[in-house]
Amino acid sequence: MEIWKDKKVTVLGLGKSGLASALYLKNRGADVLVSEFSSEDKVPEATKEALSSAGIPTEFGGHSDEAINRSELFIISPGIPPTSAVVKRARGTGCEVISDIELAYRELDVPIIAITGTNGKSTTTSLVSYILEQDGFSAPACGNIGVPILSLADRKLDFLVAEISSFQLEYAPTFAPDISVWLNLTPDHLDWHPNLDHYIETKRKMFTNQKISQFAVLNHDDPIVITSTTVAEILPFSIMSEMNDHVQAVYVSDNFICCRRNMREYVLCHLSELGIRGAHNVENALAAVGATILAGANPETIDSCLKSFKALEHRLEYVDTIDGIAFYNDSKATNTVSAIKALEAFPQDKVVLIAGGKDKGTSLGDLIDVAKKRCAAIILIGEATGRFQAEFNQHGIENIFPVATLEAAVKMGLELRLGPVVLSPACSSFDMFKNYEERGRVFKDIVRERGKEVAAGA
Ligand code: UMA
Ligand code: ADP
Repeated sequence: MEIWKDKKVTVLGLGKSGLASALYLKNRGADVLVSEFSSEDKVPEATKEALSSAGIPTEFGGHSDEAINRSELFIISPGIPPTSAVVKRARGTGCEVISDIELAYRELDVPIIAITGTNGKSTTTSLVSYILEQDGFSAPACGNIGVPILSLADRKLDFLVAEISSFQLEYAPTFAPDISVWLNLTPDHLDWHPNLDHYIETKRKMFTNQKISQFAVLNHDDPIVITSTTVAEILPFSIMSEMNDHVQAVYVSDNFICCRRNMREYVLCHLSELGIRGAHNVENALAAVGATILAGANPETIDSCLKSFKALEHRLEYVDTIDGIAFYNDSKATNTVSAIKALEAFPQDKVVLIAGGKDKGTSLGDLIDVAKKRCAAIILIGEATGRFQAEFNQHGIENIFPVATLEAAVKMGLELRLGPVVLSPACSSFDMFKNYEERGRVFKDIVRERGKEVAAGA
């Protein structure tokens, strides 16, 4: 543990991770100042109360010179991009600027299982935590999934199962988890990272930092993931190949999930019994098998958990069937790749896709190719409507229905009667909602309300 007594630390940003970091450091004797860009009225009362009862001074409405110049170390919130003025000022002092996961890695004496990738992080993180906890370990899910890693610092744990974003990794120069999982890499977050290479290199760093005694669970089917450099022991997984030339691997054989390791072969759950839907979730399950086998979980527990684990809220979550039309909430699909996976998870039906929101500016090419085959119609909402409609039309997709609200989108889906209606926006939500959770809950409320009206004959 570092000696914190009277060390001057400035915490930049007062979201969940900033609060947890400030409390952690203050409890260990550091001289903490929290500096938040937003005005005081934008910050929840509970957060302000927690800081004031811990005696932590806080400035609101900007980052003062005093906050920057006093500091010997900066703990930065992952939402603040490296291009922002405050990061340049903090880095300009020559002091370290690190995220909460870097701090947790340096401080906590608990093995970390870290899960990253463009898509599937939360599902895989939850599944890994679920398997380990069912097997008797204390292994909570934390990190980008919404539980700041340092909020668990005072608990006695066997593992920290941490969802890790590229935002956190940007400020994690030495972070080297005991078991690292990399699911996939496709263009995303180009509104935060300066370019795609920067996004890729940021993810790669977690693996290049790893040590020889550690493990990396890597998606063998993803060319960017599998070419990453690491000295850790690699356990690859593949949905496409049984990888017979690898002494150890997680793979699918005869529709069973299998794992080969330490001269043994485990035949686990049949794909038809997997509790989560779609080929993308098979990949997530393979990765979770790899991580939990390495963590020492019992294969029988892994097998039963693969069957009993259910989709998380907002991930291809079934909502209701109204008048024969099923509605699914996939609000967490905030990029084109995840929306494609949602369409591919309905091999029997053409779906009515509700897409749009805040445009992330990535290419629509692959989504258009899949939508041509899998969509009976596309309903568009939000700021992205213009570009999406123009590009879809340009490539011969005609059945497009722009609407102003999510209510109108649900109504339209019901009127069209062309297939299951799937909200899988391929965009973030911030143009119309606080976050993807609010978008998903509003969607579910509208669908359920409409269901009641239809049942009542309205
Ligand atoms: N701020 C400043 N100065 C600036 C810019 C912002 O002070 O120049 C302030 C903002 O006003 C805000 C705070 O900094 O109050 C930003 O906090 P934050 O957005 O980092 O929020 P936290 O509540 O700390 O949440 C973070 C993660 N947020 C982001 O990465 C954007 C959460 O992931 C994570 O769950 C949480 O830590 C706990 O670990 C969210 C997310 O959207 C869910 N992640 C991205 C994603 O999944 O796509 C990566
Ligand atoms: P993340 O935390 O990385 O955003 P989630 O597990 O929350 O990932 O899933 C978000 C969405 O991404 C899902 O609704 C699904 O459409 C898609 N998705 C999930 N897993 C994968 C995967 N392995 N590959 C591609 N897309 C996926």
